[in-house]
Amino acid sequence: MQIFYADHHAHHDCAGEIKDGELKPCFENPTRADAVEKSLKEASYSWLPPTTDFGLDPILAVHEAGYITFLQTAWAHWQDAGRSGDIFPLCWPGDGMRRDVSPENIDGKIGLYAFDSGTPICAGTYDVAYQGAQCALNAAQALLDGESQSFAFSRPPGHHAMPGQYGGYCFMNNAAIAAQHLRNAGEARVAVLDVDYHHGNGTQAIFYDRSDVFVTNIHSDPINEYPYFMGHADETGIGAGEGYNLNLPLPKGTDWQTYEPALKTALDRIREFSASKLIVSFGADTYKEDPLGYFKLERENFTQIGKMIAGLGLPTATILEGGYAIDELGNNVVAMLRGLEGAQ
Ligand code: SP5
Ligand code: ZN
Repeated sequence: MQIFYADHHAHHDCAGEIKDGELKPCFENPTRADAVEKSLKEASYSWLPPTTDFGLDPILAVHEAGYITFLQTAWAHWQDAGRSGDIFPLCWPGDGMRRDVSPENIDGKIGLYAFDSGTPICAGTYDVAYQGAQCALNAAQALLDGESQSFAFSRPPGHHAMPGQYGGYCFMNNAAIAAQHLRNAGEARVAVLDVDYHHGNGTQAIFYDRSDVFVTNIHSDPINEYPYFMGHADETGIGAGEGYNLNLPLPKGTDWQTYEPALKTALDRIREFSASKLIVSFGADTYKEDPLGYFKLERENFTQIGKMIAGLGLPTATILEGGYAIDELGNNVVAMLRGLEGAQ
């Protein structure tokens, strides 16, 4: 198991997020990765920094150039406007309004490139998101170099990031960037399995019209959970991508008894697809004590998930997404890695 981690992540540390109508401390904060680091160390795992810098090209392979330029410059524009707090959007192009204009005003720019108000940006956000994407790329490259398992515990997470918009604590879609890197390296069929509590709307959107990357999600039913506007069972792909997207929404309260059959279904479809490499978006926010999630998975279920995934026998790069029960996050990650390594 080759593991990648950039301790630089602590520079993405915003003051608060809007939740339930109030500014609350950020759930997605540096203590998450610190907790994973501590538990991995205790379990005698070691890791590498993202030694190879793959540059912006693999990021621009899944994200719009104007969006990445926005991420690079947003903080400077915000400061030029005399703002001192974190960046939050105030105004979006609503239905019927124009998306084909490029506002010069910073608030207009933010509205164009954000899809929620729960994802603050601070001074270090771009650099940290960039390093996170490099961790994912190194994890993908490790598979090309012959590793059977790799893991990136980068933050911020990535699976909500759309081609041209950020949201859900995500700015660069690490899993999609990794999957596309494998495609560009000549892997004909790549599968993405997303087992975060929330639907990975960004990953779905990026590959929705393609048959070369199969995307499957097991998540809390968006009829009643973030991100609400994507992740429903009738979204099966479009055009050449028809049949290459599988959503398995599950009800709040889902425990292992309900989760396991859905995972079996997703894994069967990955087998049918004959992928040569697998990317796993792993969120530990399916854990019973997660403050944002309403599933009821136990720690040992993460080992079972890992083992079932390993049963595919595919070279697999696992990328950390959510998980906000921070005291348990490290142990839950270790449980998952043990399963991926085929522990009993
Ligand atoms: C990567 C990831 O897990 N992103 C999650 C983004 C969720 N943002 C919405 C948070 C809304 C919180 N409302 C739930 C109330 C729980 N008591
Ligand atoms: Zn999540």
